[in-house]
Amino acid sequence: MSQSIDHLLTENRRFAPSPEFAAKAVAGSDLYDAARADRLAFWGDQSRELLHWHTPFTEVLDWSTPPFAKWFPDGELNVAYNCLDRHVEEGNGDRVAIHFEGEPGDSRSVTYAELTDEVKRLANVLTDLGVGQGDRVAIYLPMIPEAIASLLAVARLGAIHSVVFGGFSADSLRSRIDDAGAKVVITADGGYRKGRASALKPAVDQALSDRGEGVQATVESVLVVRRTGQDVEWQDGRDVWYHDVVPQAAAEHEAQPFPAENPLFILYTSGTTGKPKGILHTSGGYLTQAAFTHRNVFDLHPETDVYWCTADIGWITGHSYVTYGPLANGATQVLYEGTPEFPEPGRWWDVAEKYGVTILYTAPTAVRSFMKQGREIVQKRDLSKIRLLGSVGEPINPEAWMWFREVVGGDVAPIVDTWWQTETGAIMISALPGVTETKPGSAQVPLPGVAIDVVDEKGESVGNDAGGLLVVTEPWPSMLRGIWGDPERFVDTYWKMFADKGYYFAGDGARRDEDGDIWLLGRVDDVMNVSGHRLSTAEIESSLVAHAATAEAAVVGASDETTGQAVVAFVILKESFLKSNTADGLATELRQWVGQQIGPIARPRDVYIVGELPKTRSGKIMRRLLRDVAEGREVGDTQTLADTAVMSVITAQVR
Ligand code: 7RM
Repeated sequence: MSQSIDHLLTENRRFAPSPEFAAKAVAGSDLYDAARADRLAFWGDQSRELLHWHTPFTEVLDWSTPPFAKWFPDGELNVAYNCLDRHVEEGNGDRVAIHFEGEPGDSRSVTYAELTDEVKRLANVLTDLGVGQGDRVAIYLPMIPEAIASLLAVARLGAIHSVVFGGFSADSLRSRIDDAGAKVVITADGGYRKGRASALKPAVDQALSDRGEGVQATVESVLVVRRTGQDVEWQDGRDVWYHDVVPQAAAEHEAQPFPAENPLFILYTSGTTGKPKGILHTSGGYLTQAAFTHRNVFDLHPETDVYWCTADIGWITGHSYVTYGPLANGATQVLYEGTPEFPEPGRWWDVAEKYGVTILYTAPTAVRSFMKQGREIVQKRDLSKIRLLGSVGEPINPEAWMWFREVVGGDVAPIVDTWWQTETGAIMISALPGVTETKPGSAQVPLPGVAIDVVDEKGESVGNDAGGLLVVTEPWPSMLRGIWGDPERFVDTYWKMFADKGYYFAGDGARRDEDGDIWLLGRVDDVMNVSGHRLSTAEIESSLVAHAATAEAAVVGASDETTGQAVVAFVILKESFLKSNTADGLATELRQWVGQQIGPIARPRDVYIVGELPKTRSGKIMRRLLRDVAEGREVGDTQTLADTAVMSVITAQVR
């Protein structure tokens, strides 16, 4: 069977960077020239320019045992020193690192000097708790400054952090603690979500109490931040209040250099089998690409910009673009604890206005949920300082892209649609604002120094105007170094498919258009086969969202007697349309709409109007669960859902 994916929609809108933007832009087209001339020398230069190396490297890449890469192998650095001390030493200690906004409305601003001080004390505390180079520390915290301080304090000691989403259950926490063999857990009494104090500490207690047969208990201490003030159970000798030890700890802590390949963190992603995969990242290469992309893709001017990435710290985006990238670059950023719509739907925009946000990086799912509520909510706030917008996590449909640009970006802010993965560590495909003419819906071009191709099942390039599989053809600095404790699974999962070529297979379908720009088409596992045509989820969803009534859509393939598979669509309507139209009429209209826009082959057999879609905590639609509904099966594992109740609601609506 051919792997090529049919192309259905055409997009003709183009937005060139304004001359004013281009004149002041951080990134110029010279970056592409330099990377093309000598890719490894380019990364060496970037790394020296962006980071402080305690011991300079003499070699850029050791690729002698692929796919196990060593970047800057003989260099030494301290990741936390790069994110903190050096900014203070360079005279920028008074610059705000974090404008923190709590969900209940409390706020505080933390300067680089203050954050450095906090991290030094916390590093001393962790040392006292026995944490040293290579030890694992699990972090289970809400979005508060102490979360960022915790990551940095662990990094400062050459230890390894494993952040677990605050919303994950005790079971998920337990399996991650056990897999990594964590020595310390850093948590809080709770955090604020949707107006309520939601507890965290009980999940830690539970995760540490009922251990599986034969699993060795590794956790010696639990450091607890007081956030909500709610009651907690206490285990003397194990539990320590953060506020009892951190302010009292010694203020002096000198950052020691560690090898470039010293592990920095493990971040678990759900694999296809039940066992979570601990994606391993190391120090020098990771920090180089995180800093490079953060500076150039977001056009960061650290003296004047106020940057806001809305991702949670439990997601890779919270590692690379809330913690390491911005802090390595000395950025000022907003950190918001809560949900976008609490206490009312305009909360995010209040926060953006309050701090004068200039760069906003968020996910398509958020954009589409604001589309659903209507543009007035955004337009009531003064967002005139916003000058750049970023999107990540899923393909952003052209209609959502246009809405984002017009309504949030005042019709002028360039949008960078950034493609990357937990595994890639940092952005791989994106426009460079000020250089690239942007196209709604397309992630566009590989970054300078990143080698991407779209290939068929034999690994041959499909060329322009064709669909296939997205691969990375050369090693890159922030690439994953493995799966924690399972090198075989690392090779099998990512490198086996194109072993003879040595390509990394990303699991995504993609297409190059006539100009050579890349369009992401969704996960290859989600591709539908209708009468022998391979259809991507992204294009049909884009077509549905292009209808005036639709806010969000997900499509899946369900088995069908005549066509093999049939397209089944789940659609959320905009609030203004819910009132005026009957769902039945709209379902018929939407089927016809897709048929006209794309062609009869893509016309959904069924359109279900639903109130919610099943999503992960990072906002990705879980199509696997919708497939179960479409095929009338029992719905599978819902553990990673942000809201586990939605599946029963959807199932009921569909029946
Ligand atoms: C950063 C992140 C990775 C998967 C990836 C894609 C999808 C991410 C985009 C995108 C289209 C984008 N890491 N994805 N960004 N698809 N356009 N700009 O999301 O590990 O959680 O997910 O997300 O399928 O493989 S992740």
